[in-house]
Amino acid sequence: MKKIIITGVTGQDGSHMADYLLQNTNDAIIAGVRRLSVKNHENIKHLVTNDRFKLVDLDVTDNENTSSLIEKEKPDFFINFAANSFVGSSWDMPVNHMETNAMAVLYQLTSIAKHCPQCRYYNAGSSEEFGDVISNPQDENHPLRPRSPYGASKASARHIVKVYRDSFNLFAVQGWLFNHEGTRRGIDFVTRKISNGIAKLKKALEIDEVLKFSHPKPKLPVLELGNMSAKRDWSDAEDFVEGVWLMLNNTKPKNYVLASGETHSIRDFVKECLNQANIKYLNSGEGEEEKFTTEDGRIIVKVNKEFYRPAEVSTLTGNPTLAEKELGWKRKTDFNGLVKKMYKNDLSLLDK
Ligand code: G4F
Repeated sequence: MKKIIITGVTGQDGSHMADYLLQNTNDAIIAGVRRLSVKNHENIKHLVTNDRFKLVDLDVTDNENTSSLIEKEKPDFFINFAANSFVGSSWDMPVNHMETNAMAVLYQLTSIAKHCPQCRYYNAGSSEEFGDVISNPQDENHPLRPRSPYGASKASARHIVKVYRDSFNLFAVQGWLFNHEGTRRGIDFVTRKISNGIAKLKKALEIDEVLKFSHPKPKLPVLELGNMSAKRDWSDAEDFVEGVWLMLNNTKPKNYVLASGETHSIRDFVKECLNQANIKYLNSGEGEEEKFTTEDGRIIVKVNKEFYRPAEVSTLTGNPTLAEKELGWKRKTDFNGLVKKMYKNDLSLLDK
């Protein structure tokens, strides 16, 4: 039985990775979690009784804590999903982003090089590293041009991974993961914010139908968004954890892009979600004036400048050809399937 340390296991990617490995290997998972007075174990509550799943205290920004865990366990694999992953917050807490997303990687790799150099290491890289893109789609050769402290922290980590791979002959990789979403996505990320907002709207419209003869018409919940013209390449997070495992079991340490190869605007996501909810709408205005209304003119989606970023990555489209060819990786869920899955999940949570 091999030992796999996963950090960030309470988050979307870490919890899906643990599910995937428990289902597809016979290995033991050592799950590093940050000690909090109020636990956030919702995504792993179904795993805590599994004999092959062990929780350990780990703060990735603490070098001493990281190093003693690696020295004690001498893992066969180390999968680092712990991160401050919210790009929008990185202008408010840039040092935290550097410490959590870059310095932590340095702590992990120095310790692996010292205590278990045979350990295969994965760090979660991001399409935000490409940032201000100069060509479309982006593949493994696109330069790093980050636009946020978050993107800069992930680009720094990428250099650290390369330096340790080259210097100490480590099997250390960092894939470029384009946006990946799902039912465990945090509520502040735009896709979940939309699926949750439209599910709430659907419920409100059901009540509205009962009260259809009331005057004035009841107000509806309004979803407030930032830049609706930004474009992202969205996939299902569950498809990506398989790609990460394939990278870790490759014949050589090599970084790959995982993406769908398609790009959609935030507006497209809103429209598809409204379609899934069978809500008829009108979309009008531009920039800060853009809005979605019901057919009888009530606002359901509008722009709030508060959600604009100081610098925006306006478009991202990944080219997953190399991963498909060399790793045999292929995504299973398409854009409409992803929107449907997220909307249905949020609707059922409201029903509960
Ligand atoms: O959902 P987002 O916050 O994700 P973002 O910034 O693309 O980052 C995600 O994907 C990266 C991979 O490319 C990861 F590395 C990262 O950790 C994270 O998982 O925002 C997506 C887009 C942005 O352009 C943002 O400006 O949506 C735009 N947006 C418009 N209105 C909004 C909103 N974003 C958020 N969070 N909230 C809004 O109201």
